[in-house]
Amino acid sequence: MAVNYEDQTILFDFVVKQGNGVKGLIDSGMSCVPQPFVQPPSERIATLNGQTCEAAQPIDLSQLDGPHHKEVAKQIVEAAETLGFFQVVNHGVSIELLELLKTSAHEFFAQPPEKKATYLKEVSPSKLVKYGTSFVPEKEKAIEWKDYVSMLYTNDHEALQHWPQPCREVALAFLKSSMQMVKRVVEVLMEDVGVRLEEERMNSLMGTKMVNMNYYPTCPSPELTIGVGRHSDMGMLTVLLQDGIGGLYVRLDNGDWAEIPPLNGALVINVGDTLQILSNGKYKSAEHRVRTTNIGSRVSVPIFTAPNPSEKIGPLPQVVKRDGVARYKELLFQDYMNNFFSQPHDGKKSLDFARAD
Ligand SMILES: O=C(O)CCC(=O)C(=O)O
Repeated sequence: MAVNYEDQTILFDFVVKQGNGVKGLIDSGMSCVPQPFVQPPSERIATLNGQTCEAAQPIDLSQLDGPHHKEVAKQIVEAAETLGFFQVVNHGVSIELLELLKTSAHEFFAQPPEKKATYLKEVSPSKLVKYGTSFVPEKEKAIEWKDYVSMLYTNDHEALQHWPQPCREVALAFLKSSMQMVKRVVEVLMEDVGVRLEEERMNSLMGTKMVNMNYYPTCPSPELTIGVGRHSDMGMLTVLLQDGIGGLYVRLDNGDWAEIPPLNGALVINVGDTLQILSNGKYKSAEHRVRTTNIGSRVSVPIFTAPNPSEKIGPLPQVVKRDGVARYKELLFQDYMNNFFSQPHDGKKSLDFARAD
């Protein structure tokens, strides 16, 4: 199908509203980046930054429950306090499953556009599944170079019934085999602030679980576009599988960006805003972004964990007592989430909504 790249309304409808995605543009033969995808200079990732960071050294989670517990717990705590990002190996998710996830992400996006478009928000047969392009394309200065499918978890039965083929089984297996590890990491982080969460509270704080599959098509001019703009995640912890292409960057304290290098068999973990709020700022939600590339299409598979919408979040009393001040106010997670999804990505601005006056 011939797409009129000059007419921005036609282009937006083709990519976003009709669900052809950025992949549909590339498949239609587009060879230069159309204007709606051109980022303002301040957001572009002009040169490939060779800087890597501490997250290049993965943490061995199998050592957490042995004689090296203290050492490993310290590594996790230090990473969460500084970068907000770390990588883990021996995490309990099989390498075979990680490979299957990447394959099935490619399979999902390789389907004809009309098949994927059945999951567009406005028409999706299930409220659990949403397919689309970019974060809030209607409000963004420039559209992100990314197609995605989101799968919200309620229970196994509904996941297997409603999540799309060809990824439902593997996505569910990924979620189930990761959750124990995620809870263990949260426990370690809580231990360090002197908090032992009751099982019920832990389950409420991790009650929203969503698996996404992201697809970043190969881009003819990566220096003009971004895959995902600067943002932090809203929840507790995010677990991310990335393929070998690379392009995930985290912001350092001095404002520079460093790449989280792809490591075969490793999973990336990052701190979300909720954990920053609960810990009164001790743990840092990580500002991150994704660059595009012309060497191939990249896939990533994040699992987002967040509180139940009805959960109240705020700095934990034990931490406030220690710090002598509450840096965030108490609020309903539903309100935090509504605000988060109503704005385009803008670094860590999402946290302003929770800041104490
Ligand atoms: O693809 C990645 O590496 C990161 C994805 C991400 O930040 C997101 O989906 O929010």
